[in-house]
Amino acid sequence: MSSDNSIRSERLLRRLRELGDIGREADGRLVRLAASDTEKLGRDRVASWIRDAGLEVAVDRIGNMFGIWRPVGYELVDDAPIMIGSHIDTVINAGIYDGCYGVLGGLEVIETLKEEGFMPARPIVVAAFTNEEGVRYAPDMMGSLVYAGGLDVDAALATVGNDGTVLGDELSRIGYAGPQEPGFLRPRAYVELHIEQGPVLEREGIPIGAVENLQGISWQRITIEGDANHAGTTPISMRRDAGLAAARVITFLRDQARNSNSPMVATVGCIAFEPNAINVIPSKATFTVDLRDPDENRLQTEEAALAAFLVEIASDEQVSVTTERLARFQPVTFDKGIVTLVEQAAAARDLRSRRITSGAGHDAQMIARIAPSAMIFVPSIAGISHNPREVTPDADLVSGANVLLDVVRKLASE
Ligand code: HGY
Ligand code: MN
Ligand code: MN
Ligand code: MN
Repeated sequence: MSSDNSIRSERLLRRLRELGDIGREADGRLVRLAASDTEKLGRDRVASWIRDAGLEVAVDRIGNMFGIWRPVGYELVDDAPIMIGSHIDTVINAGIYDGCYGVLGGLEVIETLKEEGFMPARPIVVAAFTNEEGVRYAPDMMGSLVYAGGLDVDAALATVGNDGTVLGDELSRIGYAGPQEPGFLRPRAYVELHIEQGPVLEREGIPIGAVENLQGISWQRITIEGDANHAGTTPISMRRDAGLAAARVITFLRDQARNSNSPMVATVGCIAFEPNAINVIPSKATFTVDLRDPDENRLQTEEAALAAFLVEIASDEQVSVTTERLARFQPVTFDKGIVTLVEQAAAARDLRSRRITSGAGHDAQMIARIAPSAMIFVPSIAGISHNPREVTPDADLVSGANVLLDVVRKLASE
């Protein structure tokens, strides 16, 4: 029973570790990709915890899963709920906190409020959005993007993954292609609890981040085609080397980011050569580019600079270059009122906080399209994330969930 107006930390921490063990491969890597068999196991476990908490489980057509606390007499549609949540799909070889902390922290907050006898003025809902990571199916934040009306649900369900599967088929196969239309709950406010995944809070010794904005994201897949030829007999001057051209693009991006006076970042996370043989000059290089900047105009300038460089490379290396846009999200500014609530809740618990920009994309950036939204960050040790060494001290995890508890209690009281 939680009587001291705080969450039940042992329950939250136990569930985080339990969920963190679902989706481990034989070599120990955590891989729970969207709509996969391992994600199904994770969904099933979270759904069982939601049911055990006495909440109603709802699933929409894109597989977004919700735990609904609807006190007697409340109609969901009219009494726009307070929504909290995040995602439980992971990247490859992931940590256990990214996304899961927000879903389980949100569930913990609802359970604590129920146990303390709190009577909300409106329903409270915890959400686990589908395919936040975008590793198997692009774009990322797909479930919340569809929920917010930014992507047609049938188009999203028809997405073909990098493994050749179709998202809609996979959601049906794992039993999470739900009946509800995405957006069936119109939240009055959305608050997402998440690890920072960056170095700022830990470096400054601050336990709570009141996230005020989130940077823009540009994802592209670039295909460069040259000519296969013999690695030993072909003079450098006669090559149409797709691999070399790709390498020049990668160093171009690094130099752009390093020499820029903006906080822009650029990442080439996936690359494949064809025919991929040690003694054959690559005829084809396919790779992804992830560009981010908190400022929309700068992000457009950085995208234009890359496009211009690709034209230059095509002529210089005598190769052909094609690009395919995979995702494009503008920077988002969160609701100042909720950001202030986060700061006040932290202060009331004698927790230092600071305003912070999110470098990572989050479901909150999509839900902000349909409801006042904000995020609460807790520190990531050494700023490491999307890596099994991702870790946040238990005390910080508990502090963040307690701040969410206080913010939700306030938002749900009116
Ligand atoms: O890409 C991102 O920033 C998020 O982790 N999906
Ligand atoms: Mn995340
Ligand atoms: Mn992530
Ligand atoms: Mn995210």
